[in-house]
Amino acid sequence: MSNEYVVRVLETVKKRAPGEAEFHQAVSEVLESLVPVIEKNKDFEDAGILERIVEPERQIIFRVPWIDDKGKVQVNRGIRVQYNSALGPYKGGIRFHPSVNASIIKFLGFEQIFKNSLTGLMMGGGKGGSDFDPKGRSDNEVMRFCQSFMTELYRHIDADTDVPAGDIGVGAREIGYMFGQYKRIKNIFHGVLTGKGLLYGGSLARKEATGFGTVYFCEEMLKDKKTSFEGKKAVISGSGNVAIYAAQKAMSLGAKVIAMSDSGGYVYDAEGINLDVVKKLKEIERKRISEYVKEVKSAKYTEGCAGIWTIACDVALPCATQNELDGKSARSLVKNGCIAVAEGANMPSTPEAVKVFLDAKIAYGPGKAANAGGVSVSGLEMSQNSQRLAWTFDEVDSKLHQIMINIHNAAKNAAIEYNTPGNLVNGANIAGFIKVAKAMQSQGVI
Ligand code: NDP
Ligand code: 2IT
Repeated sequence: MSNEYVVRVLETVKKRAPGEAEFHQAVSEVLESLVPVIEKNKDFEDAGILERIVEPERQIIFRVPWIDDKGKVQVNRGIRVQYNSALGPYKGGIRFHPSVNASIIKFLGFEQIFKNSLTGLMMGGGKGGSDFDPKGRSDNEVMRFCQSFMTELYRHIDADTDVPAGDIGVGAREIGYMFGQYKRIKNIFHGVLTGKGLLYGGSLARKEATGFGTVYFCEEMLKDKKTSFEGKKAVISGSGNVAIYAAQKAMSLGAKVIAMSDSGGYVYDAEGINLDVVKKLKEIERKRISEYVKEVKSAKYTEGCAGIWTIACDVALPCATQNELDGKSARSLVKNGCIAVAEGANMPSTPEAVKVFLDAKIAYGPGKAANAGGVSVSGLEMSQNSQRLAWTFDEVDSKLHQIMINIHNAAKNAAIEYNTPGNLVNGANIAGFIKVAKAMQSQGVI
């Protein structure tokens, strides 16, 4: 990295947040991409844009006490990072997973600023979560936890202030419990959360949005390579919300999805995965992907999730979690003929893996661009809530599709303008950043 200002800001970030590896990783990647922008626009340095954009506007950390089914007191930690409000109310998901810590929530919140900017909707960036593990917990335990979480969070959020949604471990069930508790405490029924159930203000196509959007984005990358999903073999990691609907859309465009996974391992079937079975196991029964082979005899289960990247495929869609795809996995994908990688997850590829994809000149869509469909439809849910109207599935889906095409074009064109054609990492970071930076400049030093 060549720019003195960028180096200085990155050093401050590392000094201020020692040991926060994921956070450093996300900030480093973005700042490296921004060097040519910073050199071209000296006034960004004069306005202290980088020093300000890397520092969250507000971070809230709180105790979440609750009582389990055995009557034992449990204590988790809740976090909400309200990162940047230059473009609108803070917006971003809530993650419930035992690995959650400040580093992970800050990396996600930082990425969310640029992702939300790319959508073209009026949303700032934020993220939240807890180290609570919903796996193996009863519905009542999940409800008590969500109620306790919201009993603190409610005072910091509002439909025009900060609008959380789902992420890993947070789906319609958790959003429902949190929405109920917010409404009960504040006595206000409005769109303070997105990803709500369809009966009380949720948007059609929000459940499908992230996965569909990732595939729409990938379709644009494939078009640039003069090809399409038709007849392609796809490998999709994860089997949660994003993975399932990425698989559904890829299949509807003619691809064969041959492998999916969870944190325990992966299933492979050369004939193609049966998505109805995955949906039943994961969305209804909340079981492990290993159970899939009991129902589909032609499939094979292998322990360990990283092995999924050794399967030969044309398109890879990492849709599980951060740093799930390392340099070795990336080399294996490229060697086996993969031509496109689109990230449904946030930062699933390690920096080494990203370098492998870029050096090999395969199509590579980074998460903040490729998975922006989820938050886009969240933005559309906010619009519908404000209007007190509900749009049809097709209306929302076609808006989502157009937004993903726009994001692809914005990233592609910024990459060309800044002399790295084809590099959508630089393109997405630059296109997302410039809007936020200009809005921050206009709003003064705050
Ligand atoms: P879900 O909780 O629905 O599913 C997560 C999936 O990823 C599960 O299959 C899970 O396996 C797997 N997974 C989670 N943690 C790990 C881990 N440490 N190692 C291996 N596998 C893991 O979450 P989502 O589908 O909503 O989220 C998936 C990714 O997409 C995340 O990176 C999220 O930030 C990102 N994303 C989500 C959006 C949304 O709208 N939901 C929007 C944009 C991005 P297991 O069940 O075994 O834990
Ligand atoms: O990472 C993400 O973009 C999300 N988890 C969705 C955020 C949202 O507000 O819908």
